[in-house]
Amino acid sequence: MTPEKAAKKNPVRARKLLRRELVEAILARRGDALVVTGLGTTCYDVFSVGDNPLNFYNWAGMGGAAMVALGLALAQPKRRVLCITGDGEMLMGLGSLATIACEKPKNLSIVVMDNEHYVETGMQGTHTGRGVDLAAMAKGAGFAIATNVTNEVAFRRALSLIHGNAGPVFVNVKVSPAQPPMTLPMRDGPYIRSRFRDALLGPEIAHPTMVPSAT
Ligand SMILES: Cc1ncc(C[n+]2csc(CCOP(=O)(O)OP(=O)(O)O)c2C)c(N)n1
Ligand SMILES: [Mg+2]
Repeated sequence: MTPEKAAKKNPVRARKLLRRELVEAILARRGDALVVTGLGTTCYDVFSVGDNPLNFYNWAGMGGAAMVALGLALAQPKRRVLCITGDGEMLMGLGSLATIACEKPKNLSIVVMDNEHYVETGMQGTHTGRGVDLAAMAKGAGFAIATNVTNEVAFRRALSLIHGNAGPVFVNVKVSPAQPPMTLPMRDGPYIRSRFRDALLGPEIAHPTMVPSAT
């Protein structure tokens, strides 16, 4: 069936998914989850629709988002950890899929906004536009759940997996390559880290030397 015929038959399914709307829907249900972003557009997506001290924005660091999220998931097993990243960022850190699959954190979900491009550096095509299937790679590594999402119905279904507790979960969402407005979070890495640690651990643990002792 041609895309035009598909659109006529079911306009909801045929519409190209818009990443910012999806990220907004994911964050609306986050509760007290810890959120780790990839660099570039996912960083801007998360900041623009859901800034929160429990967001850890990866500025320019490429390939490490899933591993940062794994570390948090292991350190904070009672908290849900969401990693929201891009296809280019995920492709750079593929080894992390193997490590995550071995560690099996139930509380970790990785969501890839797969636009098949490196937006920030000039829209070069990535491997996912040439047939590389990140969800199949995660499945092959041993993720409990790994799936591709290409329409809104499937995305709605995937939301409960993303927020469930049967991880590790890997959801690769095929999204429009259109670039949403660049809404940049604070650029100061130590500030982002301290804000995150304060919100997660409280000042007594995050800054023990700065809290006056009781004695
Ligand atoms: C190690 C490294 N290589 C290259 C870059 C340059 N760079 C910044 S953003 C980006 C593209 C990221 O692509 P993707 O994760 O798919 O994000 P999106 O398409 O959602 O913006 C690249 C290549 C970088 N920051 N670090
Ligand atoms: Mg991309």
